[in-house]
Amino acid sequence: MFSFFKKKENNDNSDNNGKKEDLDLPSLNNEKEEDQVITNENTLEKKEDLKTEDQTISNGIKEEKSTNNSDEKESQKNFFSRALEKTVSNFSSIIPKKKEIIFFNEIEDVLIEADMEYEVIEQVMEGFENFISRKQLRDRLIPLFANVPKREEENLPKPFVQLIIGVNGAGKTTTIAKLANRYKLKNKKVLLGAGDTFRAAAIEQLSTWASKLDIPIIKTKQGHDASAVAYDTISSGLAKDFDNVIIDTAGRLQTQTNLSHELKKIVKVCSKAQENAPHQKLMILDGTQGNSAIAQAKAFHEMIGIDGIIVTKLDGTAKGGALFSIASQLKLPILYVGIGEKATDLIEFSADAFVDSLLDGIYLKDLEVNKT
Ligand SMILES: Nc1nc2c(ncn2[C@@H]2O[C@H](COP(=O)(O)OP(=O)(O)O)[C@@H](O)[C@H]2O)c(=O)[nH]1
Ligand SMILES: [Mg+2]
Repeated sequence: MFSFFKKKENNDNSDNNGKKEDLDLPSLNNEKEEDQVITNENTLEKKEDLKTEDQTISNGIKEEKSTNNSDEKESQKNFFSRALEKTVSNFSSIIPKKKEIIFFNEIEDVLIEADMEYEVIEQVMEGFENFISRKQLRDRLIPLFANVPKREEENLPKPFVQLIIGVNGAGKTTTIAKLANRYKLKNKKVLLGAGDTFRAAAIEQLSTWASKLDIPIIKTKQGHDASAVAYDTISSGLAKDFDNVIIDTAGRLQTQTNLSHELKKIVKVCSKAQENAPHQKLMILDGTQGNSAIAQAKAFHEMIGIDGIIVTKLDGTAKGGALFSIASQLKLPILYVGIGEKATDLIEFSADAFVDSLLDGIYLKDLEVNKT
C-alpha cells in the first residue's frame, strides 16, 4: 500500500540534510514511519506499523445522539437571521423603521454599512430610480451568488477527499470538525488527516475534535511532511472503505513561497494516492475580515485553485454583506457558513435565505406589506 513512499525512500539522497523542500514528492524517512499514527482517540488505539496489510483503523462511527440532530435542525431554522444579526442591527441607524419602499441613498448606505464592496454596490444600484422596492433589490442581490453550485451528493468518488486551506485562525480546524460532524450525521464513515504539521497545537486541536466526535484521525509529529500525512490518510481511506476524507493544512509557513510549494505538493501527492484527489479544495475565510478576505482567497486560488468557499464567524461580525463581494468577485460558490464554535454551527449556504434575512432588516415582509 505504501510502495509509493518506499520508492521515494530508495531514491532519497541522504546528503540533503533532510531538506525536502525541493522535492516534488514526499519522502518518507524512518523517523516518520515510527511516528505516524492512526488513532481513534476514544480507544487510544495506536498503530505503529502502517505498512502491514492488516492495518486497521478503529471505526469510531456510532449512532449519533438524537439531541445533536434536533440541535442542528433548530440552528438551521434560525441560521441566517442569527448569522446576520450583527450586520442587520447596524441598519437601524440608517433605516430606523422598516418600510415598503426605500430611498436610493438609504439602500446605498445600508450596503456600505454591511461591508459590500463599492464596485459591487454600483453594479447593484445601476439604473435604479429614487425609490427601490424589496423585490427590485432582491432581484439584483440574488444573482451575485450565481456560482452557488448544484450539489452532487450522488456518485461521489469514495472516499471523497476534501483539502481544507486558508490562513491561520480562519477557522480551518474547527470547520473540519463541523464538516466531519455533518457527514457523520448522514451515517458516512469519515477519516481526518492532520495535515497542519507546522504547529503542534494544530495537530492536537484536530485530535481533540476527532476524540470528541469519535472519528478516526491520521496524524504525525510536528514538522513532518504534510503531504505524507495526506497520502497516508487517503490510502487508509481507500483501504478501509471510508466515505469522506478531510485533510487539514497549514495556513502559514516561513514564507509565502514555502506555503505555495507545500500546498502544490500536497495536491500532487493526493492525486498519486487516489485519482483526481483532492476532489474539493475548500478555502476557509474569516467572515470578520469582511472584504479583506478576498485578497487572501485570490492568493490561494492562484496557488492551487479553489473549488469553493466556507465563510466562518459570521456570528461575530457586522460585515455580512462582504459575502456578496466574496462570491461575485471570486466567481466561486460559497458552500457553507459558520456561525459559532460548536460542531453543529455550520450550515449550507442558501442565497435565498441569506438575501431574505438581510432584506428583513430593512423592508417589511410581504405579509406585513399586505396588512398595511
Ligand atoms: N464565533 C466563531 N468562532 C469560530 C468559528 N469558526 C472558528 N472559530 C474560532 O476561531 C478560532 C480559530 O479557529 P481554528 O479552527 O483554530 O482556525 P485555523 O487556524 O484556521 O485552523 C478558534 O477559536 C475557533 O473556535 C465560527 O464560525 N464562529
Ligand atoms: Mg488549524
